[in-house]
Amino acid sequence: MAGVGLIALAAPVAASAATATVVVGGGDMKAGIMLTANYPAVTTIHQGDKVRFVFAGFHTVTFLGKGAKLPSLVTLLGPVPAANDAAGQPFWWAGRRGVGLDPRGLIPSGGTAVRRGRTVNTGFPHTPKPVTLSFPETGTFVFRCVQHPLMRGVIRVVPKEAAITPLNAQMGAGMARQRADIVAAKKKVARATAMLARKGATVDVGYGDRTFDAESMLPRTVTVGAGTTVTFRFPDAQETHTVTFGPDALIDGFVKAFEAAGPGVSAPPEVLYASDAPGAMPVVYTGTNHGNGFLNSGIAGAAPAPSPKTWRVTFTTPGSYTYVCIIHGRMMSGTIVVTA
Ligand SMILES: [Cu+2]
Repeated sequence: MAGVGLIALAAPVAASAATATVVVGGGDMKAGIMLTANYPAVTTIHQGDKVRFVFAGFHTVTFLGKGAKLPSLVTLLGPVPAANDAAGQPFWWAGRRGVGLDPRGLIPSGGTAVRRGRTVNTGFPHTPKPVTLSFPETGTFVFRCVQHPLMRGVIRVVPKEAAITPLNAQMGAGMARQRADIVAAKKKVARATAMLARKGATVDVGYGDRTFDAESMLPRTVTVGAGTTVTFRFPDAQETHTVTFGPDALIDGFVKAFEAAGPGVSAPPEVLYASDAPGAMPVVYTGTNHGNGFLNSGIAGAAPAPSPKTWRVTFTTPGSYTYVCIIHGRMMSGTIVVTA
């Protein structure tokens, strides 16, 4: 047995290129927890090795060249056309600018070899397949995410003869860290939700810090008496959301249109902008606004969202009103129950 060990030791170090794995994001979809970190956060490889980036969530791996700015995921487009609501009244936002996806953030660029001072962007694939990049030069290479500006990861590339922690041990530590981050995120969300429930008449539309986004309404159900004003806050530093009331068919149509938007195609202006002109705050909701019960905060949260980070709505009519974030779909919905 000792002989086998000696043969293994005598084998040349890093005879062939190894491939490390980095999990980009992750989380607990059911709980609406999306991690905005890389696992492991720092991976050390030998010069000439490769890294396979496995996407768990909507992220990019973007290495920025000298002086390059992180590309934006969205960009301003030309003016949106006028439109009427279901009651035949014109919406206020005609002529405002549309917002679409920015091909500079979206489309892969820079090839698959990461070198000092050069930009390599995996882009934002619609079906996120793993991407393998090679590292022909030594150095410390920081990567970021176009969608989550606070998200960072590091690949340290050391000379072939340097001793490193085995790749599977690095990966194991990364996965343990990921599990711990999910547990910690759930605790933070539970704590914030309990605090908001005690406060009453306040909803946090999404929640998170540097390490995660909670794509949920905190709390999911709020019960208030008729005439109460509910404050919707958009505290998320990395994500944008909407609060959108209306009939199911209308909501589902907006969600579909939003998913279908590509480079140069604006998000539907009915979603992008608030349903009611800025300045009308609080907005009064009767359940029949705009002819069909439509009421929308507009996109709010991280820049360049067009709506403010606080939206106030007075509920006048008893009933149960479900609302959805059009960007994240039905998984991110909430209900306001208005009692007499
Ligand atoms: Cu959302």
